[in-house]
Amino acid sequence: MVVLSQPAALDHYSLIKTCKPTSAFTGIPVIDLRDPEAKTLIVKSCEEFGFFKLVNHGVPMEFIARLEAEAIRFFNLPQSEKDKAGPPDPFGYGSKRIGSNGDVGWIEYLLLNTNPQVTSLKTLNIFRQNSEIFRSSAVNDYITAVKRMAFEVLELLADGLKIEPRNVLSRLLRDEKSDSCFRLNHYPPCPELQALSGRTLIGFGEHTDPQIISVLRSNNTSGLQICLRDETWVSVPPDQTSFFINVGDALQVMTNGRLRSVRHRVLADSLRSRVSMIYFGGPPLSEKIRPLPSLVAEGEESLYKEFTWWEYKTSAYKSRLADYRLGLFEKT
Ligand code: GA4
Repeated sequence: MVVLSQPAALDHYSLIKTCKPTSAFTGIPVIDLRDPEAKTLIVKSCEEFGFFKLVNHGVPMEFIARLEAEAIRFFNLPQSEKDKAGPPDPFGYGSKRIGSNGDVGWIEYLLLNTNPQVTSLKTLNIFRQNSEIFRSSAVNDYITAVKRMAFEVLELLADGLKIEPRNVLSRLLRDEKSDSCFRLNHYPPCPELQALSGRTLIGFGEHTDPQIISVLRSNNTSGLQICLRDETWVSVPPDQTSFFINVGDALQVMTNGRLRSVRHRVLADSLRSRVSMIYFGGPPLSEKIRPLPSLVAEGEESLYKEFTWWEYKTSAYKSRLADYRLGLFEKT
């Protein structure tokens, strides 16, 4: 038996074997938000991949650059300063631990609520004292622009699915009680990896996002991988000027499985830092999550039991990252 050793610094992390290097996948659908065919292409990509890249998105590059600079400034603060903004319970600064059920990754992050009225004043004050990020308008400007784009994507999706009214999905994110959140991730470089041939380090373990949709943007460092229908993992070529849209579990249910939530993960890099920012658009906590009637054909049944977003979220937060969370809500 061959016993593989790993550097002590990586003792508590997951290293996975990569049999052959996963080359950049060239098949990621690219959708131009201004394309008259966008609605049809969005449906097709969400059915096939649960994922696509969005160009001509209308989010000013200046907002993106400003927030990225603020994020880098925050992550460069001394550890003791960053820790003052933690732990992420559920909002705040976190490092290595993801969620509260034992998952770890080569990552540090900030989790924020996108509805300030629900964020506790205590958390907000700690943030404000500790980082320019929360004193400047960078986060707000960015989130406002990204939300607007997400609403448009969901409205085009409704058009493409021929469901009415066209705001049937976007209204859930537009709602002032929408339970959405925002995440800034920093995956530091891991030089020890260079000595480990054939193995790679998990930055953020495989999972699906529980919400309706997620809108991700990263710097020019690779690392993001998605799992295709045939279970193969492929690397998503980074593109710092575009956004990547993920279908979440709630949207899978609302479309009765027609669109699928995409399993994805992030691998650490030995030399380059990866910075990503993700808006997770979720419904209000009291919202009933069930297939939209017009998407359940005659004679067909809902594949899922009915549940509220609160019930799903509570159950998701008790799960491990890689768990198949929808399993508990499927009709047997
Ligand atoms: C995945 C999507 C979002 O990043 C997140 C994550 C959350 C967390 O980091 O606390 C979870 C994860 C995410 C799903 C299962 C639970 C909860 C970690 C975890 C093990 C903020 C979210 O909403 O769900």
